[in-house]
Amino acid sequence: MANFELSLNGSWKFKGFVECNGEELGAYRVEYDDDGWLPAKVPGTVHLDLLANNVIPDPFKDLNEEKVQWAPENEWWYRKEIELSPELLEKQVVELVFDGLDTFATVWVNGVKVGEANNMFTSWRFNISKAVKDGRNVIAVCFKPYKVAFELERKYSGKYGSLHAENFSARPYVRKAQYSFGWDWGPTLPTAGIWRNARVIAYDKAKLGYLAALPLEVSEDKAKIKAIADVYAPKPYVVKAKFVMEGFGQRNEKQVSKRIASGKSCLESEFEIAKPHLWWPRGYGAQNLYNVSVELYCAEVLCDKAAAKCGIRSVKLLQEPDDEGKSFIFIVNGLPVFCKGANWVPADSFLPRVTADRYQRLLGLAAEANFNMLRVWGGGIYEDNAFYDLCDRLGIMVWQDFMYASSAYPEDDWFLKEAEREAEEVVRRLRGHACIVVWCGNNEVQWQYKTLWKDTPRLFGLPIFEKILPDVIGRLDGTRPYRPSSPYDEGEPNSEHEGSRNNWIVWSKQVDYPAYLDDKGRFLTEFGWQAPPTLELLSEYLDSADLNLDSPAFDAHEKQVDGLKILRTLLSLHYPVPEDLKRFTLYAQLNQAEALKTAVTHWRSRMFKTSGCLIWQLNDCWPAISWSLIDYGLNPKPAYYFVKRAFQPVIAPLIVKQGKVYAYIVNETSKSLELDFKFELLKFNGESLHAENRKATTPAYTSALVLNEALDTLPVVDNCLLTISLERNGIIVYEDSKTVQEPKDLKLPIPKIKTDIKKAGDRTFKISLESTVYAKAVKLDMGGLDGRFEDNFFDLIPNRQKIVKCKIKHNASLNKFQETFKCQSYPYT
Ligand code: BMA
Repeated sequence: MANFELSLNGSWKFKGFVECNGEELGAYRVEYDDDGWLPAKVPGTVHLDLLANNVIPDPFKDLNEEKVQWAPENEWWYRKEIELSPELLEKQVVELVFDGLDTFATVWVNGVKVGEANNMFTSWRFNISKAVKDGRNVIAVCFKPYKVAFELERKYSGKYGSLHAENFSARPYVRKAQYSFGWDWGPTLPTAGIWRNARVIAYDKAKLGYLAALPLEVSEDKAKIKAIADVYAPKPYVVKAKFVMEGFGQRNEKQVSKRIASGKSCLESEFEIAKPHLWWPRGYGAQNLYNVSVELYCAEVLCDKAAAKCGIRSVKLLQEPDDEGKSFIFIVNGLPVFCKGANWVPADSFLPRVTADRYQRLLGLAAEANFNMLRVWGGGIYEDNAFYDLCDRLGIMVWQDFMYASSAYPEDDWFLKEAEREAEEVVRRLRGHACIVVWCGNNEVQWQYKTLWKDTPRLFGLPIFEKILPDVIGRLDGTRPYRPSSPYDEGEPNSEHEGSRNNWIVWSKQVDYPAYLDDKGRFLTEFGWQAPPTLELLSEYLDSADLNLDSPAFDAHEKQVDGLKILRTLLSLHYPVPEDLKRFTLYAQLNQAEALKTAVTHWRSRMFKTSGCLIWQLNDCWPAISWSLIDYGLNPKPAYYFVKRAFQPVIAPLIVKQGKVYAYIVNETSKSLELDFKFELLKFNGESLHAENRKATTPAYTSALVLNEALDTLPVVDNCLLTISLERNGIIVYEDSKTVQEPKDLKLPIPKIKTDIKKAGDRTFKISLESTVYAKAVKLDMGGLDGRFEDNFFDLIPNRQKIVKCKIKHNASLNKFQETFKCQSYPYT
């Protein structure tokens, strides 16, 4: 293949111009003296380069965020010298390709301006054929973060008034990750730079772009697949493409010839696959993926090739009238699926730090916790391909927002055109991923307009969500549903009866979590509860003197207005509020865990009246006190384990509401289950006050009420425990326990937890734990070892053994493990 590619990743030089006058000073010219410029790294951002050069302190530490607010006020220049060979220059087309420029950028090659960029979310290709020369070439890129944003705001604010981006009013004018301007869980650190890969490419006749295979029709007997490859050419030309789709013992090949136009065109081919191996969401079947490839021939010479995966599945959103309003059920391959998961926010404020390994660890944790859906939230970014590849492999469905969040947006021609161009590229890049099951216009725009923006004549930006995005999706995809927003329904944007719903009454309106039990939402796209991260993480980022609730540095890591106040107030309803941060953190984390468990088990028990619950939020972009389940250091909070247990396919959680105790068996498996069901009331020393044993048959994918008793008909005493267990053929498949009183009112015995640890394989230990008295929220700790417990923060029911596996990263002897292992139960004194 005679195509050339030269990576521009790696070393560059950079400099900030306080006066924003780099162009006047000639910083784009070849002969400009950049000797004093500092070394930079691509992909990267200004802040990371400043940090690497010790110009700024770590913005995540202490009160440093404030100290780096000057950075986006500058103009930032990046320069790199490259050598280009004569062979490359003989090619018809030489292009400079950036997978991402953040955001307002001007690009020069050898002093010639070759292009401009104004959108962080798309790639940029600039033809540099005329600008390049044999030997040394100089590339210069200038970024103007705030300057252009404020100019746009000044220009248009007369027309639009406020666009209601309360945190940063110029934000809606910039097609840039909206969270970087500050959010209620993230710092204000607007970045700038060449944030994704960069390269020079050269070719003669034609070059391939994105390749995707879309399942047009799917049944058990056969599937019709359309493979589409984008192709670029400098002038009209007849090309031949050989498409191959293979997998599971079948190989299909198709050839197409086409006269392509100059610029971008696409090549298509259809396949019929007999008896397809379908792709299923996690927990519903296998994640079968076919291989698709294309070879591009120009005059019988192979000139480019590409490969992709294809998961064959159909997806529909069922919205049919029923006795509670209208259903909202994702139907995958004809089967209703209950969507369990959380909202995904960008995994760092400085995006180039988000490696494939970080994706792997976060998504691995989500998969292990029985998640089958993540919502890529609209204030972040369209994630890297590696993210969606992993979701395809893990069976994690993706609710994909377009990147508009919590404000109105301009409607000028240039903005709408940009919205369309962005959507086209995003859909072409991502449409081949089976994991994406819905496109969604934005985050909360219509809802906030209706409920909060009282002084607005109409909702600016609506054409994007009602016309541009559905048109692009109709044209380029058509294999999955589109929602204009989330939460949303035609009638009312945040209804309990139809559409998707966010419950922010609990927590943000300071309402306590039992209120979740009254929420009959049809599909919960957001609800959440905050907790601090681990103390270890906070100690890495805060001076030891600031490790207390009253320090301004601690407060600076909580971004919700009144967040700490809400944290304390809602904690005090259930737990003591200790002054020491160690116990405060643990209690607040348990409170979050119980809140989320209550929410999730309630909505799962309504399967499929409610058909999805996505927790706000899975992860963090910095070390924060936030709603996340997993902190910035990738440590799962106790809530992670509570949710993992609550998301198991078969559960029968105890629900206490208005003086009654309920339980539903939720059977989210393909088989009808015969289960032995045991409900007991115990004293903390194990003495049984009441016991019921029953058998229950629960059909596949149903939820059935199996317990409904008034507490005052049970022999409840102070300090007692409700327990439930489900057994199948003598094996416990689920158990749950709940005290009748609040944790703060309990008189707990001090348990002596008997532990027995065995080596269970390579870097794996098996720990069995037992206590003669009730032990609440037992916290397992492996000291300095690096690894993970499969379960943690669980209750020990008197005289009932619990076995937990632990996998460590580096080998350690049984002795070593036994020495470092510790366990302790609430109140952790
Ligand atoms: C919703 C989200 C986010 C926000 C979260 C917590 O509004 O869409 O914008 O961070 O709730 O307040």
